[in-house]
Amino acid sequence: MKVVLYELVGKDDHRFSPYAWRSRLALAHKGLEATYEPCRLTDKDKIAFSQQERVPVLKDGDTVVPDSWAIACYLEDHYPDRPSLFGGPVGRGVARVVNAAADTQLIPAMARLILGDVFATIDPADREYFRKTREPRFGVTIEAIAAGRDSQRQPWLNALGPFRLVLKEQPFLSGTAPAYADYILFGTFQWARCTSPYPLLDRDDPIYAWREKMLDLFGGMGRKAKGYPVG
Ligand SMILES: N[C@@H](CCC(=O)N[C@@H](CS)C(=O)NCC(=O)O)C(=O)O
Repeated sequence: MKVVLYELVGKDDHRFSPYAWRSRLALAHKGLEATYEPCRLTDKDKIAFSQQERVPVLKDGDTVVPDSWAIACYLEDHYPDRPSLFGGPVGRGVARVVNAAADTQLIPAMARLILGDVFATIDPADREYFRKTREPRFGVTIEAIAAGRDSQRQPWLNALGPFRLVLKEQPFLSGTAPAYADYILFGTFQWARCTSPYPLLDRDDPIYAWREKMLDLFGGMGRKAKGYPVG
């Protein structure tokens, strides 16, 4: 039986959740076929079976796993004979640092560049909910964030500093081949690619070249996603 991933959907079938992208790449890395079940932010009834209110949620037979990090750990532990996402317990521990950095530093910094475009991409039925839940997080309106985004590009580039230093020296965050740490960072970029034409990276940035390689993985699944050519 195929695995099912419940994931966020916007208007015109844009699948843009950075967390769901982590899980999509993790499934592909494990060579698992999946079906993708679209959920709007306000479709809470669709994921009520998971006893929480966020996507992604993985359903594998009778097993239900919410949260992208828990999903990666489940796939690693439940499918040990398939290619490893972490390369062992030490790698799992270090990937968790990347996960925390993406959640607490990169996603908030990127939001200050693309939130207006995300708002335009979400399903119209979710707009009121999105405004009501997101504006208090930033303490300003979505329109004010959009109007000030150019001033936030340098802080975003600075937040990428540790990743840039590593990618100057080695092809992937995980070393010579991509693994879950790369999928975490790449998922963040897919959030932008699927919602926003805003140029996030300069062409000579080592992260730009890395992102190109990531876009080509697994038959170009990232590149084929509905969105905007990368800037
Ligand atoms: N820590 C979770 C975060 C998941 C998350 O925040 N998902 C967003 C969509 S990108 C969500 O479902 N939000 C629900 C809401 O805002 O009501 C993970 O890594 O999966």
